[in-house]
Amino acid sequence: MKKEFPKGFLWGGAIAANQAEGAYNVDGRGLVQTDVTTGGSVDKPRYATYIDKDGNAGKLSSMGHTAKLPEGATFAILEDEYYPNHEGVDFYHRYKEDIKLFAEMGYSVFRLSISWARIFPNGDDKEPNQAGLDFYRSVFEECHKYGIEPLVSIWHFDTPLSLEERYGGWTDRRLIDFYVTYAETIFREYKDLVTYWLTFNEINNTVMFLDMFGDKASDHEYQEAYQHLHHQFVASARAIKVGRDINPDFKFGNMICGITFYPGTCDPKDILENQHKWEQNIFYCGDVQAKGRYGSYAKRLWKERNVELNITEEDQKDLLEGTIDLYTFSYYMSSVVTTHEVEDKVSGNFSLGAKNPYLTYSDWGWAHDPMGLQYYLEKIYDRYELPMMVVENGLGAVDTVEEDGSIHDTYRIDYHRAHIHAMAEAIANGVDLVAYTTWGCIDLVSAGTGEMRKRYGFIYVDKDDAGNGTFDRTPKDSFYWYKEVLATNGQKAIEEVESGQ
Ligand code: P53
Repeated sequence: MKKEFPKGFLWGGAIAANQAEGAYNVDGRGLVQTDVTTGGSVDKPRYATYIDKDGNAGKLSSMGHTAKLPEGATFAILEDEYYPNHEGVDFYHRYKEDIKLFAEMGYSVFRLSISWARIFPNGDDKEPNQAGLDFYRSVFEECHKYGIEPLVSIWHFDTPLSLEERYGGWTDRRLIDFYVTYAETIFREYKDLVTYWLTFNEINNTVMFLDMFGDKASDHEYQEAYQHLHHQFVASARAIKVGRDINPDFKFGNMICGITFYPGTCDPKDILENQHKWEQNIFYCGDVQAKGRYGSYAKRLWKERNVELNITEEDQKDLLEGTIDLYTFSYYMSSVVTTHEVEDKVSGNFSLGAKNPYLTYSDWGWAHDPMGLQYYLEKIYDRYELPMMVVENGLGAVDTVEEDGSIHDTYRIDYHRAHIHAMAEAIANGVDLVAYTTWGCIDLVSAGTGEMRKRYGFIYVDKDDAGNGTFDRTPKDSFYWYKEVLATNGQKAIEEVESGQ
């Protein structure tokens, strides 16, 4: 069967506010947790910094968005630490130049996130911050100038820090209302500029990371993680309901960190364990957001961890009424699940478990597995039959700038070519895939490690891990390659794979 992308398929790239914008204390913006989080590396965690109740500086290991403070402490920016997100890649001041480059590549869609703390600096302010509203209006108008459709994440790991400190974050039910007010504000403000909205980025990370790093995670931590998730599900559903009243043409997506799990052996124990992984880490969130209710296995998951969830009748009604229109997800890698002792383990950031002997791994330990993307698409489409979007996919790699300034990132081209081909296979097999936005159309600060050298972009940004550089933008080889792929609606990538490249 001929492989092709449907007419009108949306092609583009994706960024997130806290990793790209910088300007962390400009024009009335409030702080978020990445502003108090240091840089790390593949084997060194990032740290959230604080001042404790006696005035001493301290830091705690952070996975970007889950750090919990000791009693009486407050997050703080320390003088002798470096915080890579403070200046990001300065998208805040350079968005016109960047969007022009995206247009040159031929984008029809650009995924970005709105920073809640630019709109409501403390998260629950009475009035929105006009400068924040103006900024995104201008960004969206700039997109439309080139016929680029904005795809907007309402939350990308960036709850205002003030809400974390005063309420303890998402374990507190009151955050639902604050989020819905924020969402309603931006829906009203941008109702004629934005059609596609994603409610929470990689919502499933909260429980998946506990599981990945969680040999020692206590029942209490699971209790908090599931309650946190429940509040986000309800916030997402209520926001969707409010949004549909404001503009019935809005299209809403969830956003799942899509990892394809494989059983390590054909031992039935591994097969079952693997199924349970899918349930806990992937289906748990997708089911609530797509079907409007918890899956049948949820009771088992709660019971295993002695979780008593606080769910009201109104919550249940809202979950049913506020389901998504689109299933959207990120895809970087697959992972192997086994009940057996294994010698060859994967080490890297966010990638644990047994090593898959059939795959190669990136410098950060992420498995290169395009067929895993096809598998994920086919499995999930069959489950929900909703249109799907791959809203993140990319390779974090070290780039070398040649003397003449060019960057020959053939490894990145190879990565995307193979994944685009895998999407075409899934489409040929019946999946209704409607969009592809690569991660980091432009280099930006890594969420996991805070590094710049873990680069994802088709556009190079001259900034290093210590913050030095001109911040100048330079198209890489991948830029010109992707431009041709877009001009042929994906055919170039399909043909290159089929002719053996
Ligand atoms: P970085 C973990 C596993 C897979 C995707 O990640 C993840 C994470 C969390 O870091 O996050 C998504 O920058 C996320 C982006 C992030 C991107 O993947 O750690 O939505 O914010 O930058 C890549 O290499």
